[in-house]
Amino acid sequence: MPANLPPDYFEAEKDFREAKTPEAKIEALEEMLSIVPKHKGTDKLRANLRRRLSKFKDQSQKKTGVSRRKAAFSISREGAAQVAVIGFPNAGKSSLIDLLTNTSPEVADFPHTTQKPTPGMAPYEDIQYQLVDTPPITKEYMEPLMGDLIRRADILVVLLDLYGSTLQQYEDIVDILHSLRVYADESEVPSDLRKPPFIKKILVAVNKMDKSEDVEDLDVFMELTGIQMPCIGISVRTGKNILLFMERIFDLSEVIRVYTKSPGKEPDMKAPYVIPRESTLEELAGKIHKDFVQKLKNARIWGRAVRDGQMVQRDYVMQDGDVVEINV
Ligand SMILES: Nc1nc2c(ncn2[C@@H]2O[C@H](COP(=O)(O)OP(=O)(O)OP(=O)(O)O)[C@@H](O)[C@H]2O)c(=O)[nH]1
Ligand SMILES: [Mg+2]
Repeated sequence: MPANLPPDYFEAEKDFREAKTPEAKIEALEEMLSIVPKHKGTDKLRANLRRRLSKFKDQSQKKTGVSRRKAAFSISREGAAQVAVIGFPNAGKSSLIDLLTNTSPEVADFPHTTQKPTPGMAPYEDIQYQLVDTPPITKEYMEPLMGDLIRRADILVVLLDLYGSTLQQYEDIVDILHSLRVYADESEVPSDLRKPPFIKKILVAVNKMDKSEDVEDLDVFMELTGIQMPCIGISVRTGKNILLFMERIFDLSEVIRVYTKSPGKEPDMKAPYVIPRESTLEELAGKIHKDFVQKLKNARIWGRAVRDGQMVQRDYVMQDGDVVEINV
């Protein structure tokens, strides 16, 4: 080490040694470089500092790269439920999200088009579901962050390609899900799992059923698999069963919509409260305002299951479409 270095340099070097993050190391190294006088005797030192600087810059960039990627895969839930659409390359995941939502992910006739997830909102009657387009998964390769995304979603759509090897795709995806300890609701979970399973509502949708005779292939597929999960055939290209698809999502999300009104006024039919099926009046009240749970006296309901304006108590089980006037 050349002897003619100023004391500042040694202080910066101490900072460098004590620095815990690549960013702090970079800052200290930059300071050291700026202090070292430029002449022949310090050539080696400066080269060494620059080398170390670039090493820490690489590290720091990699780190932000990873966390940016992580953020792209952790999508906050919006709407009545978060629905992740998963499947093999080219199954039509992006096409489905493009058709049903306000987002337009890239669609192409070559595989592995989608690199990161894209959420979009799909309307169903007067509510919205968040559909998430995802990068393809196969047994050979799955982006590791997809595991968390799958485990976090409320509902999974396994999208299969009628023109691919549908059966193989199905079996592989089920294997992948099991390797993540993800099991379909009401399916059998092995008793020897070491950690708790992730139980999901799963809809299997076989895409590219463009022609009416494709129904026969779907029947064969369902027979061969003996599939227990809900399974439908769709065509994103022709729009076949796309409405049915959204109805199935609504069924699986197990929510109901209730509308509130004030005495003597018309109900607000535009913005329903979306609550879990089987919720009681008391649970609805708590959702509207936490004080309501205590204050709640009773309510009048206009709906399918009761007389118009019928008075109900806390334990009344709300029904989809109920209009409710809460008395506190
Ligand atoms: N015949 C037919 N083709 C379809 C249908 N839906 C999508 N495709 C086509 O299938 C190809 C792949 O569609 P994408 O939506 O990009 O598929 P993806 O599953 O997102 O593919 P990756 O991003 O690679 O995983 C495109 O050429 C689409 O036009 C359909 O219902 N019928
Ligand atoms: Mg795609």
